[in-house]
Amino acid sequence: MSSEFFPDVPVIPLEGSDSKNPLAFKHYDASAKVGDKTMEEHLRFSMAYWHTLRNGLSDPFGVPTAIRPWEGANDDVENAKNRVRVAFEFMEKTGIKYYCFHDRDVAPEGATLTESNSNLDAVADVLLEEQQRTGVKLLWGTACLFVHPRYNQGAATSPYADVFAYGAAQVKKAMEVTKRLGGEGYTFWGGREGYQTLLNTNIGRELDHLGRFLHMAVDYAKEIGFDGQFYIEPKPKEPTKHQYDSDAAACLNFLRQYDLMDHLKLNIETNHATLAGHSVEHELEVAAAAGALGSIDANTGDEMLGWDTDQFPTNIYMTTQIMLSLLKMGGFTTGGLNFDAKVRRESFEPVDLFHAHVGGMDAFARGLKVAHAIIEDGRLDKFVSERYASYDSGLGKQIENGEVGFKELEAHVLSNGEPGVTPSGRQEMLENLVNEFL
Ligand code: XUL
Ligand code: CO
Repeated sequence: MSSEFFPDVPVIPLEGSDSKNPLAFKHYDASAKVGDKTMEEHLRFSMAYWHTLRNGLSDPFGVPTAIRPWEGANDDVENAKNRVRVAFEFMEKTGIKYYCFHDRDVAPEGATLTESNSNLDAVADVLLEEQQRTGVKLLWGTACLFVHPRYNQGAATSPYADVFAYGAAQVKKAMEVTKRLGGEGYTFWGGREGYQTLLNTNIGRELDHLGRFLHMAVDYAKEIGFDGQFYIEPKPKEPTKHQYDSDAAACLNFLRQYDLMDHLKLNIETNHATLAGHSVEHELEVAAAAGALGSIDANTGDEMLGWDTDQFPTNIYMTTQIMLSLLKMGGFTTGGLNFDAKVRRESFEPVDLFHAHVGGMDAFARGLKVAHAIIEDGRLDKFVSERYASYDSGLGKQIENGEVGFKELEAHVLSNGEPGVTPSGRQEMLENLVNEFL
């Protein structure tokens, strides 16, 4: 393994919970079994190329602060190829086995589509080479349909058909490259698919166009034999005032309306959930209840800030709740925990990238262990199943089976009277139960 770009950082060792070494895993033991799978198999960690390799850490008030000694003077293909080596050294040292990228994260946009495509192909050669060298895999690819000025009023929902076409051409290429790299999925995040003012917007037409766009993607996947999982990623605001894919429920409704439920699952991001006024576990459970929980963009927001801060997840209570939802639905199939997170502007040294990822991985390893212990213990599950037991037989079962209607239920009430006192919900007891494991 090369140690060219992070010469001072070794492969992150596992030292256990007594270690005081900040760059050691205290809990993440890739090959340790939790239940019937190893931690690595459960957690499927992924590095987000756009943040870890491309985020200069600017904010609306200040210039980039990140020190990245490997960056060349020009944003050209040579520099982009070199950066791939940096990314893979980083993943080898952290033990992260997947990554995700947008087309424009990995290779620079050219003056024409043809030039952009050949830039992407040239960098994809190196990505493939490094994947083969290290065994790291592509969790999902995507196209950046939000940075370039042509997309200032949307891509698939732009009022302008030429812009729609450009977006389609870009996604076509990104899907081809994702397939070439053996990507296990492909994500659609509607970066500018939304609106700023209704005074100039036809919501119905824009949604129809987005539906068409996704059907074209589904058709093209079939045509080229790309069998990775498609995801749609909910987010309520930023950059537009109102994003169409505002939360899990809105995405599911959209997918049903446009007959896309068989083709897309959801990629749930914590900070997007909280911006939508939901907890991440709410979003996960809504997606899972529809059989559509696909993948997770693992990060966190700041409760006191109303924007997308994309911080690394460190809150063990939160990682526990995420892992509880995930284990309940049987774990990931194609998805993973993609660290769609950036270090703070104040944390500008290369080594901060390691602190951030190692901490996030350890936080999820603990969440996994705690969630597994809660499930093994069984009391929480037992409480919930007993709470719904009246639907397991008799009248409740007839309701669930569609065997009774309003008339039968009225007759039931007339002969049985009041339901009687319902049992307590015991929220505090259950919160205390969870804390027993932390
Ligand atoms: C933006 C965001 C994106 C998507 C991929 O908030 O989460 O990075 O994950 O386009
Ligand atoms: Co994301």
